[in-house]
Amino acid sequence: MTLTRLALTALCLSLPITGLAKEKHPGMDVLIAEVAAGDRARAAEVRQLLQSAEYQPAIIEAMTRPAEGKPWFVYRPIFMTEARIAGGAEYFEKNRELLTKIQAEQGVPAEYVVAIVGVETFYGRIMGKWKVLDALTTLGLYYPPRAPYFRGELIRFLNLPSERDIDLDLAHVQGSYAGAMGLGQFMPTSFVKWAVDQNQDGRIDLWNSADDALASVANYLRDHGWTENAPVTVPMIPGPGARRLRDTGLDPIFPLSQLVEWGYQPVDGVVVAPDQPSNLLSLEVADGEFAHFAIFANFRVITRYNRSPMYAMAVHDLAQAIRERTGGVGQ
Ligand SMILES: [Ca+2]
Repeated sequence: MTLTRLALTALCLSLPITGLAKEKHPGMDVLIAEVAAGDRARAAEVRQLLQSAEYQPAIIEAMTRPAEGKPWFVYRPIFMTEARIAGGAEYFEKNRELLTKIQAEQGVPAEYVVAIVGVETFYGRIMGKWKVLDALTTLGLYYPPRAPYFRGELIRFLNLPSERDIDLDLAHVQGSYAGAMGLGQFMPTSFVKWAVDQNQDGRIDLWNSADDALASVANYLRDHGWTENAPVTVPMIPGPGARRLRDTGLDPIFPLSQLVEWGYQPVDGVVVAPDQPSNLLSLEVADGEFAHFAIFANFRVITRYNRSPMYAMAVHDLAQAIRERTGGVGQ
């Protein structure tokens, strides 16, 4: 046997062994087959990416203690700080021209777009230092409680460059521990569906382009049903016989007149049509003490960004504070 044949034989013998090699991540081979769909070059590409991904136990830990577990009176002060309000007003002024254009095009008030970016990333100061590839691999392949969701996001992420024709370095792009990206913290599915190239330079850059990032947030809210010139939420004052309700959810399924019938009145000076679809939200403002709010369809839209009602209320409060300082884009 010549040396070449010997080498060849060794190569052939080694093939099945390679095939049986332990996967670097559980379920990796099945995932690669799913993404590549028979395309061998693509399979090799995806395999190389996933081989470079690292399981991060700290991400699993972070998933189990979200800020939403806190009561409202602890949650709200995290976001309603002077630094975040002043930072929002400053960011608004810096981007006033752009925000005016986006509000005119999308019909979403600029202060809500800025407030979302303020709550998500402190106007781009904290966009996340995790490798998105590590985050989504960890949550998609090692975290059974949310695996179906995050595995789907991982697949979306792997397909991002082809789906949106964007130039992204998937092995190094950074985001939150949950894999959210850029100023508005878009998950890959949101990136695919709602990110826009506002400045029309041929690329979508949600990290460095305020144009693209802010327009994408506005586009997300508009597409989820934001209604121009409609209310978001109004404080309600309970009368003496006000009914204590169990959680009625976030959907605007009652006319405002129903909330009035239950014994709650809009705070002085606020006029809302009695047939305005609404719901009642109660948030704990001190230990055992609650404030009540009528929430409307636009409030529900904000919860599409993050399902927590406290998140939506923090965005609303921050938006109002930014509007007070800047006057909004003006009408
Ligand atoms: Ca762009």
